[in-house]
Parts: sequence; C-alpha cells; structure tokens
Amino acid sequence: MAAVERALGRLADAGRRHPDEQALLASVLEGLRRRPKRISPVWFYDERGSCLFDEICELPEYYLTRVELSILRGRLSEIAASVGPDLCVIEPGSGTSTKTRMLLDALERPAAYVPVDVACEHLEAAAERLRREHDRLKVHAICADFTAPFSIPEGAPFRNRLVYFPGSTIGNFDRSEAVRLLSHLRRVARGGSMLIGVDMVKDRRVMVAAYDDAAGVTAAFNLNALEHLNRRLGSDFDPAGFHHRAVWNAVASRIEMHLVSRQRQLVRIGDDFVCFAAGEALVSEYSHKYTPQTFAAMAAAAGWHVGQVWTDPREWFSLQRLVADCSSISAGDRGCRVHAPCPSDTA
Ligand code: AVI
Repeated sequence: MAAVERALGRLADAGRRHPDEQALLASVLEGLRRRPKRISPVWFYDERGSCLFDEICELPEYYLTRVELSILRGRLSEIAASVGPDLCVIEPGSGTSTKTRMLLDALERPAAYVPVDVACEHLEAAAERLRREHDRLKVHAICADFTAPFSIPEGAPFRNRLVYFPGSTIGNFDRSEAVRLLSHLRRVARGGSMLIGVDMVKDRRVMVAAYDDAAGVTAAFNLNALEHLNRRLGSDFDPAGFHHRAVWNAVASRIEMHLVSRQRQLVRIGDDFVCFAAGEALVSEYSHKYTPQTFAAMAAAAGWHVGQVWTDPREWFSLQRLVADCSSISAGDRGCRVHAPCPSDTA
C-alpha cells in the first residue's frame, strides 16, 4: 500500500512539474545512470559559476585565455587579412563578446555581427554596447543554445560569413558531438570560413594544474554545479560530500573534471534516489586537447579543411582558420555550391 501511495505521489509530483523541467530532470537522471555517472558542464554556468569562470580566466595556471589573447593580439592584422573584408561574423556562445571587439576592430568593413548565446540578458547588453561602438555594424543577437540548430535572421548578409568560435569550447564536446557541431557550424557559415580556438596537447602537469589551481577556484566552480542542480531540480546534493579532481586521460586526450564522493551516500533527485559509492566519480566536464593532426582529422570529418594555424612560441594554444571543404558538401547544404563562392571556386 505504501508503495502504491509513493508511486501515486510520484505521478502527482511529476504532473506538477513544467514539461521543460521534466525534460531537464530526465536528462540529468539519464546521465546519472551511466557508468561513470555524468552531468553536463552546462550546470557550471549559473550566476556564481559564470563569475567563478571569469576568475578562472585570470588564474596564473589557466593559460588558455591569456595565450589565446596573446596570439590574437600579435597576429591580428594577419588574421584579418586572411579572412577578408565585408564579413558577417557569427559567434556561437558569444558571452560578453570581449575577444570579438578586438577582431571586429581589426577587420576591414565588417558588415554584421551575429552573437548567439543562451544568456539572453547578457547577450542583449553586449549587443547594445557593440551597436554604440560600431555605428555602421548591423548587430543581430540570437538568444539560443548554439549546440542545437539555430537560424540566422533574414536581414543578416548571406555572403562572406565567418564563424568565430574562440576559447577552446570545442574541447568540451566529445568527438562525435564535436563533429556534429562543426558540421552544423559549416552549414551556418554557408561556404565561408571559421576562426576557432583550439587547445593543444602539452606537458601533463601544465594541463592538470590549469584545471586544479592552487587557490581552489576551479574546485569551487566544479562543486557549484551541485548547488545549481539543487536549486533548479530540488535535488539534495551535499557539496561538502564531494571533492574536486582533475585528471589527464591520455587515451582520450582530455582533462576530465570529476566530483568524487567522499563517502557512500544517497542523493534525492526529483522522486528518484541515486546511490554514490565512497570514492565514486561523477564526471562533470571533458576538456579535449589536440595535436595539429588530430584536430585537422576531426575538422575534415565535419567537412572543413585547415587553412592557417597561428600559435604561440610554446605551441600551447592555436587559432585556426578553417575553410569549408566544398568537395564534401552535399546538395542539401545549399549556400556553398549554389549561392556563395567557395575559395577554390574563386581562385
Ligand atoms: C569553457 N571551457 C573552454 C573551459 C575549459 O577549459 O574547458 C571550461 C573550464 N573548466 C574548468 N576550467 C575552465
């Protein structure tokens, strides 16, 4: 009888949840049923998590932002010349568009800027600032999750598109997801090009330290995902019951961030309970690192070829210009063959 009442209670509870909330809950539970258990890195980015990420970018150990900016600064005119004039710049996951400002200032007559981000308020504020700074630039902000198909507004210039995807965000997707995303961005670029930030394989100690800093900011960032889950889904994760761990997985060529359970414990999520063994890891993020060859092969699988690579003297990070490989584009991928000239067509 008690079991029937519990089951009915569950149904009633489920009925009270908003369908979006139910879908979110179902996807979290699906990840927690995997071995190893997983949550999506999107759980890092609530208000506090976004501030912690900004702090991470300033840490001495977190070389990625600093090195990428130094490459961009040092090679700006070369990069601008290589991508050409009159561009429509599309930026998935644009955030505050900080790096973009530098690029837009260096480009010759940029025609339009299309930032795409799920954080709608920040997106609009950043778009407004750019409209004020560049009075001839058309700015069309799109509030969307860039990993799902999104469409570019009608008014945006069709030709000469450049997808700008800095920050090594591509590393947070596993290979099949990354190929899918790069293919999607190739269709968005419509025969144009992409400028992408790619983190490179280097000394394991440098990579691990970048994700396990001495001040504990990355640990706080990782544990904050549990607080975020609790707030959104009403779960009862106890962050003090977990500790942060960053490990280098050489076979998969990635840093993995884990939340390791300090003891055997039960966590309630919605109407379910998930059991953690003592020492069991919950994977919260993958951050893949590439060699020039592994990245070029992945890009090729998504129909891009590498046009140019800019790197720092230690070759820790790279900015790469990808060009849509027209030979791999099917008739369904309008825009390359039909509408916009490919570099090889115009040469
Ligand atoms: C957003 N992304 C590229 C960061 C990275 O390096 O993978 C997220 C991050 N995780 C821990 N520190 C930073």
